[in-house]
Amino acid sequence: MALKLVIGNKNYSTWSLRPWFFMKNLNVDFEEELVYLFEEDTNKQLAPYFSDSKVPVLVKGDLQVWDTLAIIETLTDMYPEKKGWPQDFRARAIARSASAEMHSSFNALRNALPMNLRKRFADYPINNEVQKDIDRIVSVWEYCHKNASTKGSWLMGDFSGVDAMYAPIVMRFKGYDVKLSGFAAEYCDWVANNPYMQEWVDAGLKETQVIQEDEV
Ligand SMILES: N[C@@H](CCC(=O)N[C@@H](CS)C(=O)NCC(=O)O)C(=O)O
Repeated sequence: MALKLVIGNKNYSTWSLRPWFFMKNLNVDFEEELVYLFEEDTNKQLAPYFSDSKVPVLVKGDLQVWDTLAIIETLTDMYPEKKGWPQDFRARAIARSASAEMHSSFNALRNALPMNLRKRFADYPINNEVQKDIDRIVSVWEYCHKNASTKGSWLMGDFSGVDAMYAPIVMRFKGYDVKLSGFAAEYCDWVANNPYMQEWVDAGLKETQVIQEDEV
């Protein structure tokens, strides 16, 4: 039975990008259903899903998995051969910690720098709270890189769930001209140049819907 991923606007929806990027990079076959958020018929379109009118949702037959981390964990259960998390126990624990921190933290950054692929700001003003989040993310990335169990340009060497979790952060850093150096700068270029990221961005840039809340 075909897998389906229900997502929101590619221009704005960071939570949708995460599992989409995960599935694409792991070569998981799926169809996508895109529901534009905050439109008149959004709630109606999301009514069949048990997700409180939110995206993403992974659908397999009568099974629905809502919430990004649960989707990544479920896909890793479904396709163990695709190695969605690092194989090494220690690296896996670190990747999961960084992923869980992304899921539960960085509210200042999330509020001040919403993902909006249409916008590119030069020297965007960054307040202290947002800078603290940026500094923490950079140190999490460096910690992952230092503890990677395989060689490669992703956070833990090979691609894994933690790269999917931080993919929208990369696009925020690019969009708001966040100044980075060393591994963080190289990592952002690596993710932004990933062909699936480029596919997502190209599609996002074709959208015309506007979510006022995410326009700074
Ligand atoms: N914690 C959830 C967050 C899901 C979420 O907030 N999704 C946003 C889109 S990025 C959404 O559906 N917003 C629509 C709404 O809040 O009505 C997850 O990890 O999937």
